[in-house]
Amino acid sequence: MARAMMRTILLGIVATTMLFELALGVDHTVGVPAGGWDTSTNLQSWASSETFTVGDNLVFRYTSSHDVVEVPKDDYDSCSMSNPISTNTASPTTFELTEAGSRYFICGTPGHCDQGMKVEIKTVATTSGPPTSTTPPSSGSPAPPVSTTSPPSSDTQTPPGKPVSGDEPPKPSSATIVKMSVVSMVVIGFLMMI
Ligand SMILES: [Cu+2]
Repeated sequence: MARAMMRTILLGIVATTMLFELALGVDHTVGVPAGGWDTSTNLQSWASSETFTVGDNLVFRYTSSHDVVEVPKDDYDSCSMSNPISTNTASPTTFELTEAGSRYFICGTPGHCDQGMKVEIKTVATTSGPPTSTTPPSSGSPAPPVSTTSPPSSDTQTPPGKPVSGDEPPKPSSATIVKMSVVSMVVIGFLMMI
């Protein structure tokens, strides 16, 4: 009896985390897990194996010999960079997929696009209502650490342990939620065995 109840509770947890995943969107890291944003990965077959939904993020991770240029379809077809929509050189570069339709990305390093380093991303609309994501597109580079070299002035010192007001609590990232899902699955699998 207790085991059945535990299973029900755990299934509820898994269902809830899956709903959160839908609401927050999924990060798709280009080429992963078999490859990456490079000349040796079959990026077309990677893209066709993924489902991109409005609200998801497209993440490019690459070395300094590559970059990411978003281009119109004509330039994508001809590996031209005459009308770039954006040029990005700081890995990781994240694009938020805000609307349904196709977007086109190529590598700007000479020769790489012709070697197949290009990908078309076809985003489909969500099936469960309007997109909920309102986060602005990431700049692609992490914020530099805040400098702490200046000594605190004695007349504005706050007592230790006092909470800083105005700071929002950190939101769980979708990666965290994916991890939570995986953990839930493992727990369920374990319960099935005992
Ligand atoms: Cu490249």
